[in-house]
Amino acid sequence: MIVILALFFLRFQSLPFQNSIREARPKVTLVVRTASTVGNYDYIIDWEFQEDGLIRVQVGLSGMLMVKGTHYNNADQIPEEENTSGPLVSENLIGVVHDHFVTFHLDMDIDEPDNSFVKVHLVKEETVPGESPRKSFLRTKKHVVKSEKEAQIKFKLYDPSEFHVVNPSQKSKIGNPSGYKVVPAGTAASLLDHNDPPQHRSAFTDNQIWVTPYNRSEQWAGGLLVYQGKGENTLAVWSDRDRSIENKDIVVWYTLGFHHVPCQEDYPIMPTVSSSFALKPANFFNSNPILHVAPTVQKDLPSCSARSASA
Ligand SMILES: *[C@@H]1O[C@H](CO)[C@@H](O)[C@H](O)[C@H]1NC(C)=O
Ligand SMILES: *[C@@H]1O[C@H](CO)[C@@H](O)[C@H](O)[C@H]1NC(C)=O
Ligand SMILES: [Cu+2]
Repeated sequence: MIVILALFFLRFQSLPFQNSIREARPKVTLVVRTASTVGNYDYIIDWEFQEDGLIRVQVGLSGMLMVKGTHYNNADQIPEEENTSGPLVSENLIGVVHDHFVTFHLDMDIDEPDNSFVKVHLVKEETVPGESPRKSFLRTKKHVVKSEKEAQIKFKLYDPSEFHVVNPSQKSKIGNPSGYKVVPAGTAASLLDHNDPPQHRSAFTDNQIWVTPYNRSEQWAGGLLVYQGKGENTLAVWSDRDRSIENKDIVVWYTLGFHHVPCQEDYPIMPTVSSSFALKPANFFNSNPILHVAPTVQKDLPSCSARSASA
């Protein structure tokens, strides 16, 4: 009942303004797609460039599930304490629990190469007792990160920060440094022991964000020769040098991960699972850049239809 009343209220409110809506813009996005086959999976990576300045990176995974044989052919037969390494997904087949990680090397140059990485920490402040019926409010504390170790970032839902890359010498007309922020979305952290050999090599999954000074020899988060490596040349080793990253040509590393607990639908070929993150302008434009985009007219938009596709 409350919902219906609220809808009615919004509808009523919008009536007097109806005549002032003159135009709308269709959303136009440039998508740059790569599809790579790595082992038993296909990774579809889309870079979506939007007219509002947002760059969204979408990662989709599909492929042939990693399975191993078992003598069980029904879930009821498996004792609870048995370490099967995954659920039964078909008769005599266990879908092994595993992870996928995709680490992005983002060589950020906001207006010029020299940039700083800023943590915008959201903090709860408490009101003075008796001063207000309100107990708490939010504010932000900005911290310009000085060196690499401070930029080894693990996400925390209850102690959040935004992660901005700014050009301290390029200010907007009202004095904010020009910037873009990294906007995380669904991701995962490695749960393996740090001293596990695979985790030595994939130590770049120890954090979700890292920032390093640009170095041409530090391009591959797992090192150049991953399979032959023992983890001596990974992002974690470089970052532990704790070099200065303030007002420098910096690289932001973002790791997008998936824990994969297989189910029956993933076998024999799994439907695509996706996740994403975004790079969003933060004081890079003086106002919403969409307002400067010319209205699109129908003839500028060759759109697909069943007829044109078959012609
Ligand atoms: C499963 O693994 C745990 C930990 O290693 C071990 O204590 C337990 O005995 C194992 N269970 C079976 C049935 O092998
Ligand atoms: C650049 O990277 C290589 C490989 O990690 C390293 O040996 C070298 O010291 C780095 N240079 C600087 C200036 O950090
Ligand atoms: Cu998987």
